[in-house]
Amino acid sequence: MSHLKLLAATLKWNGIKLLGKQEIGRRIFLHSQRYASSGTSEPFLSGSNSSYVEEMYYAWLENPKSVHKSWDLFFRNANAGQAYDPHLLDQLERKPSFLQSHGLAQTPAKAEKLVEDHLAVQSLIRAYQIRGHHVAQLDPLGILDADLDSFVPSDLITTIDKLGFYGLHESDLDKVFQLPTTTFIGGKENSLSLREIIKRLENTYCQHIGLEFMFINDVEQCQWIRQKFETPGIMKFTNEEKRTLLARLVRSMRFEDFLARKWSSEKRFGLEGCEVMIPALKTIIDKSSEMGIEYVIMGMPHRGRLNVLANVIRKELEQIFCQFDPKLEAADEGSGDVKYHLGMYHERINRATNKKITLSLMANPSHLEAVDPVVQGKTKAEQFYRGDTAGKKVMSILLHGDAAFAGQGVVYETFHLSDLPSYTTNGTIHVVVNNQIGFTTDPRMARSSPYPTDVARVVNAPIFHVNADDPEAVMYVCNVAAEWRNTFNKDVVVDLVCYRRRGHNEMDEPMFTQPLMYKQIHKQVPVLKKYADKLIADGTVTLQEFEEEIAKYDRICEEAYTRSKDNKILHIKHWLDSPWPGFFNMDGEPKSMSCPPTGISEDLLTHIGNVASSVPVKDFKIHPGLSRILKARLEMTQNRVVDWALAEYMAFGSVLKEGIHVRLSGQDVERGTFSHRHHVLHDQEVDKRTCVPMNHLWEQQAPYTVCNSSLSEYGVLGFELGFAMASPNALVCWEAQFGDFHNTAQCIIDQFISSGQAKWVRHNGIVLLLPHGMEGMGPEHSSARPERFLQMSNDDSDAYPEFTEQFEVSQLYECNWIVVNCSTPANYFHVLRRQILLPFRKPLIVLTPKSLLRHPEAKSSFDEMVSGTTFQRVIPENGLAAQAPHEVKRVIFCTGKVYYDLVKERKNQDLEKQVAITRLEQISPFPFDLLKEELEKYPGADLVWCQEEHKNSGYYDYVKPRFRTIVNHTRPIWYVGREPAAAAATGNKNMHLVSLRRFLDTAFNLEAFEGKTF
Ligand SMILES: Cc1ncc(C[n+]2csc(CCOP(=O)(O)OP(=O)(O)O)c2C)c(N)n1
Ligand SMILES: [Mg+2]
Repeated sequence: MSHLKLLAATLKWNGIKLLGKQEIGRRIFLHSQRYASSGTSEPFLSGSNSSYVEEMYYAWLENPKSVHKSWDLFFRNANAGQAYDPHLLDQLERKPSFLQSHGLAQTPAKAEKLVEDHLAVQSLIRAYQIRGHHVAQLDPLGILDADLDSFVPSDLITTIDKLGFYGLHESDLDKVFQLPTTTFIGGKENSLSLREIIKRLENTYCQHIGLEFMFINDVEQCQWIRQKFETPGIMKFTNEEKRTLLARLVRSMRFEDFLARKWSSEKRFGLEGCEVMIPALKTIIDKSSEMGIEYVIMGMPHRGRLNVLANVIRKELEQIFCQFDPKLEAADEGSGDVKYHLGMYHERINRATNKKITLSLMANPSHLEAVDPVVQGKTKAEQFYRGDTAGKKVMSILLHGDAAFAGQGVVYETFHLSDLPSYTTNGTIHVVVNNQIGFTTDPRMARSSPYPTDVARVVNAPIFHVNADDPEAVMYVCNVAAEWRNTFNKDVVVDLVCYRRRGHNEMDEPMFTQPLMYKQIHKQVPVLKKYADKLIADGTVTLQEFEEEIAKYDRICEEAYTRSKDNKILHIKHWLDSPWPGFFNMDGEPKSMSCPPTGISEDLLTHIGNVASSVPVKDFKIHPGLSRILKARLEMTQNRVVDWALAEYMAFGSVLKEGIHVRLSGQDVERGTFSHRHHVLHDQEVDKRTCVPMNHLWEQQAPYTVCNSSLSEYGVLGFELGFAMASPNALVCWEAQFGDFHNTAQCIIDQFISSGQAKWVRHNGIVLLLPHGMEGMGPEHSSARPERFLQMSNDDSDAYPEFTEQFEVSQLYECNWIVVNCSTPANYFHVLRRQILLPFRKPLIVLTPKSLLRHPEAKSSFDEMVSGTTFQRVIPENGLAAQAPHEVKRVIFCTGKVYYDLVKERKNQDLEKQVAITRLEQISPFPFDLLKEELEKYPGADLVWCQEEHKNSGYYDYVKPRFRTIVNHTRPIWYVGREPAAAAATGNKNMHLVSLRRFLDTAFNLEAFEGKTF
């Protein structure tokens, strides 16, 4: 920052090169021209300027002494002519003779200049508030510009000649100016000399803190920030606070040193260069605890994670150290994860406030920023269950790396959830470890925005950049960030501008790619030493005290290290971030291995059906089309049948009665993409008046949340996964608009849903509803890609299982997720209820129908849902073919909607005796037991798998080896369906129908496979 000369030094009278008179004249001319040429869009004295003059005027009217004497003179002169009319000021610019023509003829030119100068000073103040951060000294190394630009804004007075920009001159430096109410630099003074004004602005905006907040379109919030940073002397710390800060820096630094000494060649993604992050987090937590926060949920990447576990969460050090032991054995609890990904949950007393605080660090994958929405969802859920609607008890903190924060789109998606009623967590504190590098990539190659934090501007979050080598500035900023969240319940970003002392990890050589930066880093005095020297110099601590503090912590580490050698087995469950007290037994196992029947009493079905058909609020006018839909629901209820939507209603409604919260989130889920659901009724006459009948089922029921989400899959699915993590007693469903779109959330599916339990031993019962089906709607509205879910299913295709009594449930317990494609509303009802009745939680992937929502055949009777009934993993053939199985020539196995096409075709071809059609409703885990029975029932039949999807998609690759395992490779399982294809479906309607016709013909051509070998 060599361009920045502090004004204290620059603005001395002596040594200032005086500007020539001509030059001054030219600048003033240019200056007034600039104002004049801005025309109507920025009139002189318009907007905040004119309101400033108005403000002065009214203050003067009340008490002429309250304003500076120059204003007094101006208004006295003006008033001598005629009463002051603020609106007339607008016209000043357009008519320079205006003053004269409105009775201000006597206004001396001097007074006019004074007004101009005051306005100029106001602009100057504003310039610092808006752009001061561009010249703030943020980089501890002093070599980079945090905003990637060494340009100095022309309206900041970095050298004396720049006063001319405002038509001011050095001779104005000692003139006193009235301060506008939009600044607090005066403290108790309401006027200051220009010299002092500039000095104070420099101090506030151009030192080690760079403030970006003037884009916030709320005056009160801007004022709040200005007051927090501009007030003279506001950044003060007691000696006690300074000593605490030093002690925290000692811990942060010595922890990394300890690991480096003991395991010099182990990856740990050390925090060196940003040690201040530990005291920063602790400050945020202390301050938040002081203001009433009881539970902090954190998400963070690799950098400094072990340090956070040790020194913020306070995980026992020996538990951390033992993980470096290569001989540590894994307990039999899943495949686990590397040490810098594991989560943690810890309740303790906050030393600063003496209040209880719970801290949870969420486990996360390597995929940077993926955990952000998950943390938000979990935070929302914790707030929800505590009735903490304003986020006063539970809050989230997200940590980010500079490269990831700028580069990963999910950051943006997460920000967009921050202010939505059903997704807000009432403000998140974001802390960026901005070490000005991402692995080996320079920020200039990694982002197009000036700062890595610009993404936060979309939600009007203030951004506090701070030089991480100034620990007191960092603490101050963190305190303000916590207060900001508590005051406005909005997001805020703390950007710790720092460096990375070593390579990306401890094995990397950074000099290959960043030679100059690292030469500077090698010279850099560690922050702990710098701060200790400062405190020792000013007498806050003695050298001896400092050294004792270090020795004390080193001893703690050594002792823990010795104890760590006793740990021979790693239990991942000790690293669980979201325990569910009482849900499992003492050993963390399910309390049983059985699931009660999922049917419910007829009375309940009728009651829910009636409410689902009604408008339970008085004087509420619904759309006539909707009246017809509700009427049809009532008729169905009276006729004891359900369609898809009503079955879902029954499932949700019945678990609500049992105290289970239900949350359904996704794009347009309230009505339903296919206009079948209508869970939120809208009054046609009163704007925004809505009613959710599901919340009117019983007086004592759990709440139902149904919410249209932002147009995001990655962010929203991550959020719902996090929501589902908080409690086992909730049915949390995310619905894709079409199943095809789920792949923009692929990372959440792969890294969390599929593998979360294996890596982090935590259960999750999230339900994914994925509309799926080949209906000629083109390549992106047809397939939820079941093959991908099935490929990631962990049940072994070649292992013939042992069929114990508990097979059905224990198979569910062993699997990583459940994939179903129900062909009847009743089965959909049962599978949703089973999700809750199971003694453990597993993600459930449901391929849901589109045309079946209204298919006259796709209805279920109450008989299939009443008490005693249950989910059918397989629906066997139960028609003519099943009555004489030995005569059956072919058994077609299928799943989902194609069943209805097959049944219709079979009837058309009059093959009901020859061809059996059996539906696989639960595809994974594979119902080996039931299918075995089904296969044995038809010993003389061909076995066919029929699907409407292309051969390289759908289910075939999953079911084929499993069928073969059942028959011990003695019978072939033939494929009938569409040919392999690159796209999920054709865009041509005709081609769609032709291919359908073709595979239906093959399905019922009983000679199709004659003579073929397998
Ligand atoms: C989504 C994703 N892409 C790529 C990577 C590989 N990767 C790991 S760390 C890293 C650099 C991260 O830089 P930054 O966010 O600045 O954090 P830092 O390591 O500097 O603290 C990259 C690219 C990853 N982990 N996740
Ligand atoms: Mg970085």
